Amino acid sequence: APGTPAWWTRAVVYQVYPRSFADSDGDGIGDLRGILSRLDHLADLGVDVLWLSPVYPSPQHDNGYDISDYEGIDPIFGTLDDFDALLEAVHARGMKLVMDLVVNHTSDEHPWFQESRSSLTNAKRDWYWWRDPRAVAASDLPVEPAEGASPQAPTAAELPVAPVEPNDWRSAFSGPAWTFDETTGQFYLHLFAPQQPDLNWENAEVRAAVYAMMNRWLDRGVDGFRMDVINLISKNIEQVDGGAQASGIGFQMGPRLHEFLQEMHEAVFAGREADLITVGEMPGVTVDDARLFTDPSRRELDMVFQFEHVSLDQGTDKFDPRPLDLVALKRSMGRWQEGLADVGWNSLYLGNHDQPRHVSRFGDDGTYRYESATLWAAILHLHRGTPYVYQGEEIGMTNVPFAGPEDFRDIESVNYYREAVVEGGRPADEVLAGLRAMSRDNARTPVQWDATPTAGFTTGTPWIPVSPHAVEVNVEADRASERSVFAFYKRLIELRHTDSTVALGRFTMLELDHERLYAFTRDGDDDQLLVVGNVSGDDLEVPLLGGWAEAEVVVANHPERAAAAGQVLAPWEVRVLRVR
Ligand code: TEU
Repeated sequence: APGTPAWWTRAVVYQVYPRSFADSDGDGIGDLRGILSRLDHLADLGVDVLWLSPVYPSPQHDNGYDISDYEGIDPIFGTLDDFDALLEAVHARGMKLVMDLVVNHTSDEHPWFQESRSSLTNAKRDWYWWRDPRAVAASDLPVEPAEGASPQAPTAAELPVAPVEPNDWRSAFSGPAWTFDETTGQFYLHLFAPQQPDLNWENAEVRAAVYAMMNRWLDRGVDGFRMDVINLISKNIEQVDGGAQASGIGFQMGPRLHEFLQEMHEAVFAGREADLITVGEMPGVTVDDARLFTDPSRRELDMVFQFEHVSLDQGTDKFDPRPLDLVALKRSMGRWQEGLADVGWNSLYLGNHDQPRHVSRFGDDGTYRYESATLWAAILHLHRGTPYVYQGEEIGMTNVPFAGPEDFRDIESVNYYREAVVEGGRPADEVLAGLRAMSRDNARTPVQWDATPTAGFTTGTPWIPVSPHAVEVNVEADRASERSVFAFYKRLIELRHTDSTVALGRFTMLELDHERLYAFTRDGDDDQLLVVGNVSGDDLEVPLLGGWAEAEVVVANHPERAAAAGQVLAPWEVRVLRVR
């Protein structure tokens, strides 16, 4: 009913990266039966929704984000029957299941692309972005024409240079975003790997095929979609050169994006949207855009994943990490809280399968691992929005000490190393340091269930080595500990369910310019919450706590200190307090 907040305003989502969650058959790769076997862990944590990274058939060049069949399950993960069993078990525990929807691109092995590339006149030719090589001005040609070429105006076939890409867009995984296809003498577009050709959403048949596929999954019982790079589906492809890549102009937020999302809503969600959840992944999205995408009256999406807060610690590129600027982070988070306060809705995350572990990135994964993991958890979960927990985060899993380039599996990391070191001649140590800090593989090593050599993940050889930290950091040890990260998350998730002020209260950032203190209030109808966190490894005096001496302690990672109500926060201490 109008005015009633949607169910997902009080929900917490848990992301499962199936390859690395739990392996039931000993082949070293996580699978659906493995997830099923660990559902009680998730039900106990109290999360409401599971989001599965892609499990469809795929050549796995990008771990499933290159889909060759939208209708099935990859044999490495199981069968459709296994999927149905998992879905039923999730529902039986009162949880929902969300699929990853990767429709900006397919795999190059998808039959649609196989047909499309077969000839210039194939019925699916227009389903992807095919373009002629760029015409090269005569003045750009070598003065001496190649042998056998006509001296005046060479034809394309006579050009002494390789075909030139239609524009200067670069792939997110290194190299040009265009690959020349000999079969027809044209280039196709791939904003990611060459094995991930971009679908042409201008073509109405493409859109109809995608909507029909989505409807089939919803009819099967799934509860929504996390939509991969959905803000790339409408492109301004004639936009050429001149820094288009850096700004994303041309391939982000294309002219028909809102139209496509509204059309999708009408074709897929209309009538059943109240029970579903949709979240669009949108690199480069601004808060003003996000307000439009998530304004319920526009009927587009429930929420988006934005990237601002996970881009602040990057220098020249993603693998050039800089220390976190806390003031910049608070400014960004605060602006999103404010921008979506009255219209729209925030998603809240610090980690996922594309980001390093946030306890290593923004906290202290040594001495203060428990404190900093719980500090960031409390800060994030006390913001207004829907929190996302990435697998392993609930036990404070950390980055991995990868020894050398051969330890990485991720296509982005592997390609980056090749381009920077092998082809670019940069020092290997320097590039490796960047990869160790920022590689996506930090989040992709197996979930650490126990202290055995394969961490309880598999009986076989894991597809990527288990982190050596598994000996200390694992589910069994954490849950048995007095200082359990899991127990802390469980409490935060319970609060989201039971506490209206946590779910819906008005957010106000405090002490914006303080370089070590993260502080804010949440205002409910008849109470106020204060969150204070010491984002540093030194004691911090917080005079504003003086006014909160009588407050109730709602959550704290140093409960005795919080109860004593002193004004000094210990390293990485966080307190959530309430006054009525
Ligand atoms: O990621 C899109 C995205 O923009 C990134 O986080 C990207 O992986 C990174 O910026 C590269 O520098 C999504 C998926 O989450 C990611 O796993 C896929 O690899 C990518 O799309 C392609 O499908």
